[in-house]
Amino acid sequence: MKLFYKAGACSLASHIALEESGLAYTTEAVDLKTKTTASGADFSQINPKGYVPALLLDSGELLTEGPAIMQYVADQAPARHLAPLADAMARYRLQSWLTFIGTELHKNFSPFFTPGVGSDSRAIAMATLERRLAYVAQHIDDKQFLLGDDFSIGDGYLFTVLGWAKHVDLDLGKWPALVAYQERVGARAAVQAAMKAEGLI
Ligand SMILES: N[C@@H](CCC(=O)N[C@@H](CS)C(=O)NCC(=O)O)C(=O)O
Repeated sequence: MKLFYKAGACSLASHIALEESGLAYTTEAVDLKTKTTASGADFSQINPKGYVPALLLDSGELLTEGPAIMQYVADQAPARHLAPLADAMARYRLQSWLTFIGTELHKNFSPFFTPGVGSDSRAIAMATLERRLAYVAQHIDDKQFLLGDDFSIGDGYLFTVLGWAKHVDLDLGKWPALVAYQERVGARAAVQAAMKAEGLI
Protein backbone atom coordinates (compact mmCIF):
# COMPACT_ATOMS: atom_id res chain seq x y z
CA MET A 1 0.00 0.00 0.00
CA LYS A 2 1.12 3.53 -0.69
CA LEU A 3 -0.31 6.61 0.99
CA PHE A 4 -0.23 9.87 -0.93
CA TYR A 5 -0.05 12.68 1.60
CA LYS A 6 0.84 16.25 2.34
CA ALA A 7 2.69 16.94 5.59
CA GLY A 8 0.29 17.98 8.34
CA ALA A 9 -2.80 17.87 6.12
CA CYS A 10 -5.84 15.65 6.79
CA SER A 11 -3.83 12.77 5.29
CA LEU A 12 -1.95 12.66 8.61
CA ALA A 13 -5.00 10.88 10.06
CA SER A 14 -4.64 8.08 7.50
CA HIS A 15 -0.89 8.02 8.15
CA ILE A 16 -1.57 7.58 11.88
CA ALA A 17 -4.03 4.76 11.12
CA LEU A 18 -1.38 3.00 9.01
CA GLU A 19 1.23 3.37 11.76
CA GLU A 20 -1.20 2.11 14.39
CA SER A 21 -2.12 -0.86 12.18
CA GLY A 22 1.38 -2.31 11.94
CA LEU A 23 0.72 -3.07 8.25
CA ALA A 24 3.42 -2.64 5.62
CA TYR A 25 3.07 0.60 3.63
CA THR A 26 5.00 3.30 1.88
CA THR A 27 4.26 6.99 1.47
CA GLU A 28 4.73 9.60 -1.21
CA ALA A 29 4.35 13.32 -0.64
CA VAL A 30 2.24 15.42 -3.00
CA ASP A 31 2.70 19.08 -3.87
CA LEU A 32 -0.94 20.13 -3.83
CA LYS A 33 -0.28 23.38 -5.69
CA THR A 34 1.39 21.77 -8.70
CA LYS A 35 -0.41 18.39 -8.27
CA THR A 36 2.95 16.66 -8.60
CA THR A 37 4.16 13.79 -6.44
CA ALA A 38 7.63 13.63 -4.92
CA SER A 39 8.73 11.23 -7.68
CA GLY A 40 7.51 13.67 -10.35
CA ALA A 41 4.25 11.94 -11.27
CA ASP A 42 1.12 13.90 -12.21
CA PHE A 43 -1.06 13.41 -9.12
CA SER A 44 -4.21 14.35 -11.06
CA GLN A 45 -3.67 11.22 -13.14
CA ILE A 46 -3.41 9.12 -9.98
CA ASN A 47 -6.34 10.75 -8.16
CA PRO A 48 -8.57 12.84 -10.43
CA LYS A 49 -10.00 14.50 -7.31
CA GLY A 50 -6.58 16.13 -6.91
CA TYR A 51 -6.53 15.94 -3.14
CA VAL A 52 -4.99 13.86 -0.39
CA PRO A 53 -5.29 11.38 1.22
CA ALA A 54 -5.28 8.68 -1.43
CA LEU A 55 -4.30 5.09 -0.75
CA LEU A 56 -2.96 2.95 -3.59
CA LEU A 57 -3.74 -0.67 -2.72
CA ASP A 58 -1.53 -3.59 -3.66
CA SER A 59 -4.29 -4.64 -6.08
CA GLY A 60 -3.71 -1.40 -8.00
CA GLU A 61 -7.04 0.07 -6.87
CA LEU A 62 -7.07 3.59 -5.48
CA LEU A 63 -9.07 4.37 -2.35
CA THR A 64 -9.90 8.00 -1.57
CA GLU A 65 -11.70 9.88 1.23
CA GLY A 66 -10.02 9.81 4.61
CA PRO A 67 -12.81 8.11 6.60
CA ALA A 68 -12.99 5.27 4.03
CA ILE A 69 -9.20 4.89 4.00
CA MET A 70 -8.99 4.84 7.79
CA GLN A 71 -11.74 2.24 8.08
CA TYR A 72 -10.13 0.11 5.36
CA VAL A 73 -6.81 0.19 7.21
CA ALA A 74 -8.48 -0.61 10.54
CA ASP A 75 -10.33 -3.57 9.01
CA GLN A 76 -7.09 -4.97 7.55
CA ALA A 77 -5.60 -5.18 11.04
CA PRO A 78 -8.48 -6.34 13.28
CA ALA A 79 -6.15 -7.39 16.09
CA ARG A 80 -5.20 -3.73 16.60
CA HIS A 81 -8.81 -2.79 17.44
CA LEU A 82 -8.63 0.54 15.61
CA ALA A 83 -12.35 0.38 14.78
CA PRO A 84 -15.21 -1.58 16.36
CA LEU A 85 -16.54 -4.52 14.34
CA ALA A 86 -18.65 -3.56 11.34
CA ASP A 87 -22.01 -4.68 12.74
CA ALA A 88 -21.54 -3.33 16.26
CA MET A 89 -23.39 -0.22 17.41
CA ALA A 90 -20.01 1.21 18.36
CA ARG A 91 -19.04 1.13 14.66
CA TYR A 92 -21.89 3.47 13.87
CA ARG A 93 -20.79 5.70 16.74
CA LEU A 94 -17.34 5.77 15.13
CA GLN A 95 -18.83 6.61 11.74
CA SER A 96 -20.86 9.32 13.40
CA TRP A 97 -17.64 10.83 14.78
CA LEU A 98 -15.77 10.46 11.48
CA THR A 99 -18.59 12.31 9.73
CA PHE A 100 -18.72 14.99 12.42
CA ILE A 101 -14.97 15.55 12.28
CA GLY A 102 -15.01 15.64 8.48
CA THR A 103 -17.97 17.91 7.95
CA GLU A 104 -18.19 20.00 11.11
CA LEU A 105 -14.50 20.42 12.01
CA HIS A 106 -12.23 19.64 9.04
CA LYS A 107 -14.32 21.56 6.51
CA ASN A 108 -14.72 24.55 8.81
CA PHE A 109 -10.91 24.85 8.97
CA SER A 110 -10.73 24.84 5.16
CA PRO A 111 -11.64 28.55 4.66
CA PHE A 112 -8.50 29.49 6.59
CA PHE A 113 -6.29 27.51 4.22
CA THR A 114 -8.07 28.61 1.04
CA PRO A 115 -6.66 31.78 -0.52
CA GLY A 116 -9.27 34.37 -1.38
CA VAL A 117 -11.84 33.37 1.22
CA GLY A 118 -13.15 36.61 2.75
CA SER A 119 -13.09 37.63 6.40
CA ASP A 120 -16.88 37.27 6.76
CA SER A 121 -16.78 33.63 5.67
CA ARG A 122 -13.82 33.00 7.94
CA ALA A 123 -15.61 34.57 10.90
CA ILE A 124 -18.65 32.33 10.33
CA ALA A 125 -16.41 29.26 10.07
CA MET A 126 -14.59 30.24 13.27
CA ALA A 127 -17.85 30.72 15.20
CA THR A 128 -19.02 27.28 14.06
CA LEU A 129 -15.69 25.72 14.98
CA GLU A 130 -15.87 27.20 18.47
CA ARG A 131 -19.36 25.79 19.01
CA ARG A 132 -18.42 22.36 17.69
CA LEU A 133 -15.17 22.22 19.69
CA ALA A 134 -17.03 23.15 22.86
CA TYR A 135 -19.27 20.14 22.19
CA VAL A 136 -16.28 17.84 21.65
CA ALA A 137 -14.60 19.15 24.81
CA GLN A 138 -17.73 18.37 26.83
CA HIS A 139 -17.91 14.88 25.31
CA ILE A 140 -14.26 14.06 25.94
CA ASP A 141 -14.12 15.52 29.44
CA ASP A 142 -14.64 12.21 31.26
CA LYS A 143 -13.07 9.97 28.61
CA GLN A 144 -9.66 8.93 27.37
CA PHE A 145 -10.71 8.79 23.73
CA LEU A 146 -13.73 9.57 21.55
CA LEU A 147 -15.27 6.12 21.99
CA GLY A 148 -14.32 5.78 25.66
CA ASP A 149 -11.30 3.88 26.94
CA ASP A 150 -10.00 2.62 23.61
CA PHE A 151 -8.15 4.56 20.92
CA SER A 152 -9.74 4.41 17.47
CA ILE A 153 -9.08 5.85 14.03
CA GLY A 154 -11.46 8.68 14.96
CA ASP A 155 -8.88 9.87 17.48
CA GLY A 156 -6.17 10.07 14.82
CA TYR A 157 -8.53 12.22 12.75
CA LEU A 158 -9.57 14.49 15.63
CA PHE A 159 -5.93 14.87 16.69
CA THR A 160 -5.02 15.87 13.13
CA VAL A 161 -7.62 18.63 12.85
CA LEU A 162 -6.96 19.93 16.38
CA GLY A 163 -3.36 20.40 15.25
CA TRP A 164 -4.53 23.04 12.77
CA ALA A 165 -5.85 25.35 15.51
CA LYS A 166 -2.43 26.89 16.09
CA HIS A 167 -2.22 27.91 12.41
CA VAL A 168 -5.53 29.80 12.45
CA ASP A 169 -5.24 31.68 15.72
CA LEU A 170 -7.71 29.42 17.51
CA ASP A 171 -6.69 29.01 21.14
CA LEU A 172 -7.54 25.51 22.35
CA GLY A 173 -6.49 26.59 25.86
CA LYS A 174 -10.07 27.57 26.64
CA TRP A 175 -10.96 23.86 26.53
CA PRO A 176 -8.52 22.11 28.91
CA ALA A 177 -10.10 18.73 28.08
CA LEU A 178 -9.10 19.18 24.44
CA VAL A 179 -5.55 20.18 25.35
CA ALA A 180 -5.20 17.12 27.61
CA TYR A 181 -6.66 14.91 24.87
CA GLN A 182 -4.29 16.37 22.29
CA GLU A 183 -1.33 15.58 24.56
CA ARG A 184 -2.63 12.07 25.28
CA VAL A 185 -3.07 11.16 21.61
CA GLY A 186 0.11 12.98 20.58
CA ALA A 187 2.16 10.90 23.01
CA ARG A 188 1.28 7.60 21.30
CA ALA A 189 4.25 5.96 19.61
CA ALA A 190 2.42 5.53 16.30
CA VAL A 191 1.30 9.17 16.27
CA GLN A 192 4.84 10.31 17.01
CA ALA A 193 6.16 8.06 14.22
CA ALA A 194 3.68 9.43 11.64
CA MET A 195 4.42 13.01 12.64
CA LYS A 196 8.16 12.40 12.52
CA ALA A 197 7.88 10.82 9.08
CA GLU A 198 6.05 13.95 7.87
CA GLY A 199 8.69 16.23 9.37
CA LEU A 200 6.24 17.75 11.84
CA ILE A 201 8.38 17.02 14.91
N1 LIG B 1 -13.28 14.76 1.36
C1 LIG B 1 -11.85 14.59 1.43
C2 LIG B 1 -11.21 15.96 1.65
C3 LIG B 1 -9.71 15.88 1.59
C4 LIG B 1 -9.08 17.25 1.73
O1 LIG B 1 -9.72 18.23 2.14
N2 LIG B 1 -7.78 17.30 1.41
C5 LIG B 1 -7.05 18.55 1.41
C6 LIG B 1 -5.93 18.52 2.43
S1 LIG B 1 -6.58 18.45 4.11
C7 LIG B 1 -6.41 18.72 0.04
O2 LIG B 1 -5.74 17.84 -0.44
N3 LIG B 1 -6.66 19.89 -0.58
C8 LIG B 1 -6.07 20.21 -1.86
C9 LIG B 1 -7.09 20.43 -2.93
O3 LIG B 1 -8.31 20.26 -2.68
O4 LIG B 1 -6.69 20.80 -4.01
C10 LIG B 1 -11.46 13.60 2.53
O5 LIG B 1 -12.14 13.60 3.57
O6 LIG B 1 -10.50 12.84 2.35
